[in-house]
Amino acid sequence: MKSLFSSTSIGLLGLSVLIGLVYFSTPCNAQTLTASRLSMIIVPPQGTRWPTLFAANYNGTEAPLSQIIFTWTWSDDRTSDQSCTYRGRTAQSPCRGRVVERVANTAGTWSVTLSANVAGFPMIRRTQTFTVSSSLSTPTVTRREVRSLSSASWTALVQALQRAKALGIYDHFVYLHQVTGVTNVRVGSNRNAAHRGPAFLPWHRVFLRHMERVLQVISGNSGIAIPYWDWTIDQGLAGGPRSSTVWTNALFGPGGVSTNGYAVPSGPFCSTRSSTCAGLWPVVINGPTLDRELGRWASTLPSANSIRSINTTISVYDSGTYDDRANGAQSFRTALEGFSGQFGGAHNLVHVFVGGSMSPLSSPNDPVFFFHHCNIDRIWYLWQRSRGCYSGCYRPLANDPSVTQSTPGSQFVNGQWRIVGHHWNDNMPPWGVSPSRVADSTNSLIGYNYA
Ligand SMILES: [Cu+2]
Repeated sequence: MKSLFSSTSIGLLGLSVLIGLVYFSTPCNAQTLTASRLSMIIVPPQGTRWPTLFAANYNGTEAPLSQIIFTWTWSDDRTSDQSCTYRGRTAQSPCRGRVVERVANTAGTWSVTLSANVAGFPMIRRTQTFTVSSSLSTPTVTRREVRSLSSASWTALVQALQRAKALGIYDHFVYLHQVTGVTNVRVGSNRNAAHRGPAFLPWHRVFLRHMERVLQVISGNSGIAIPYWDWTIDQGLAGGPRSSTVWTNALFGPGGVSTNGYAVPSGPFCSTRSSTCAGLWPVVINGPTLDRELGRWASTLPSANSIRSINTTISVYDSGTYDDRANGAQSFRTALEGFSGQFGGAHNLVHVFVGGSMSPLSSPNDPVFFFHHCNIDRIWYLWQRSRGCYSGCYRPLANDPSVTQSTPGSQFVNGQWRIVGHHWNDNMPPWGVSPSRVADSTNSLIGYNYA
């Protein structure tokens, strides 16, 4: 398999990291950019075939920032025209390049050069190396229930999320989720590359871990872990789930009210601009505000009993139609995703309870998405662990006879019927990661566990 990166030039380019900043002579009519205001963010992958994330920002206020072109040049390849998408009018609106991702199929040390040009003149150029490893190079972190975090840990997490938002990286994740939600949808089935099908659980496992790595890298704190929100606790509260402490400014912040379009009025993810809100959380896709309609469309959350019964009564990972019509008694995946109607709605019910920005495919707009999906991932993790159900339990396997011509949305590929993107060894778009790489939570490449 051909790597995206050539290995021939590594030695030479590896030296260039020592050179650091390179300035070019600038024509007298061009604006000089300030090197210290250019940020170059590289989030190395979890392992081979995991994406490496690249982002560039310019935080200056000089004109004409609208003309900045960011160009990434990899060891063997040139990707250009990562234009400035925000005019740098204020320090709060940096000039951002598009976030780009690359997949390296083999382990090695790679280098990349970022150029920031104004009106065609090279202004700043910076080269950096990064390593693609075949084994996990970061410490394994422990994910905890959000209410058990120390205030210092919660604050560090919020600051990392706000930084990811300011750098444009957070919104890249919203975009990834939205795009994947309309990928591989075929006649006869509502299944897409990330939902209503077997890959629902491994896809979101990769999505969360990818974000967790981003938060670790941009904060310089490899101990940051995404906390989980165990909503069964809230369902058991005497005052009902809306009375939970998660909906206070100390944690997620409150829901909105109808007179303000349900915009979140305060807290760390407040996006309105009012006397009570810093406007830290602008929403780009389906914005402009972060909205929550707590309890409006569903007044309950999944109960501890319903989740216990999913965990104890279902022994099959997935089967049947392998989509949103699969029988929940024969599909742990669809029971947990919440389409079977047999177990109280599970994952879906939580999205409906929160409402607002958590409803459409752009639902990662609300950081609550990550805390919610962390709990979904934990339930899968516990199910796997209690049954010893790692590599052997996933369905469909690579050549699974249960996928046939009559399986909704199946395709005949290389001599067999397949639901593309959902088999054990399939790459899950938009990455090169397969369920087999993450369904085994005993695998050291996972990088986290649960307390
Ligand atoms: Cu999703």
